[in-house]
Amino acid sequence: MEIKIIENVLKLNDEVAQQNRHQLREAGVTCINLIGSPGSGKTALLERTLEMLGSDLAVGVLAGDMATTRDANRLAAFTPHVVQINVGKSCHLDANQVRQGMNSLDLTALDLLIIENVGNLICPVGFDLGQDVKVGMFSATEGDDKPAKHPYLVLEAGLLLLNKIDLLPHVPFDVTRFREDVGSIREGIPLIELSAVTGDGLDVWCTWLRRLCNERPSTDKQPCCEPGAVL
Ligand SMILES: Nc1nc2c(ncn2[C@@H]2O[C@H](COP(=O)(O)OP(=O)(O)O)[C@@H](O)[C@H]2O)c(=O)[nH]1
Ligand SMILES: [Mg+2]
Ligand SMILES: [Zn+2]
Repeated sequence: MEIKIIENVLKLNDEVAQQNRHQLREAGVTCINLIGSPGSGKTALLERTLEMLGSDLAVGVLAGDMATTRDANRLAAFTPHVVQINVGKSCHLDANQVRQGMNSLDLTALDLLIIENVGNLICPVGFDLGQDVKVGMFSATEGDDKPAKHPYLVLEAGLLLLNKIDLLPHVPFDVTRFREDVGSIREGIPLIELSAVTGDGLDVWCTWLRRLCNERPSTDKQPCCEPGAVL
């Protein structure tokens, strides 16, 4: 009985997510769901990304967090298209919250919508929001075992990021082991190693974003971003 209730919740979420996807594609907006731990550097990466993309792409951000508008305030310095979604005690964004956030944005003005999910490597993976691609972010300060411990994110993501590579000389993090674990869970998944502080790797990330927007599928049936297809 309990299993049935959980199934229904996810089914309802998936229906709304599909509506979001359809609406975004109708408006010509590519959408990314950025998933990573608290403090992995999601907002820092978005600040640098918005700065680097400049007028190349019109980017909107939905920033999910438990409380405060701090991330949205940081990002508002770079784009007028920012909405903060406070989820209270919930530990992930759901499709309905994203729908409400989308209603506060002028989608016709956007090329790309990036959803900064609530900092968490677990349940955000299971909630479709209507994105074209899930991007999984790990960072050098979290330990190299995180992909192995969170294989579902690796399995579902179209791209993985390893942030804070500027700190690699200072922390015990075995990059070879990290790459091997990623490859053994999902051979061929693209991985970009970068630093939101020094800017290393950001050109590769921005090129990936531009290409994703150019290759955006035109209907909600077409798959987007197969493993290894974009780098
Ligand atoms: N050294 C270093 N620090 C970073 C990097 N990216 C983010 N940070 C720092 O990590 C902390 C958390 O970053 P934030 O963007 O708020 O993480 P979020 O919770 O994932 O959005 C902040 O103090 C950032 O300045 C990076 O590439 N290198
Ligand atoms: Mg943040
Ligand atoms: Zn959750």
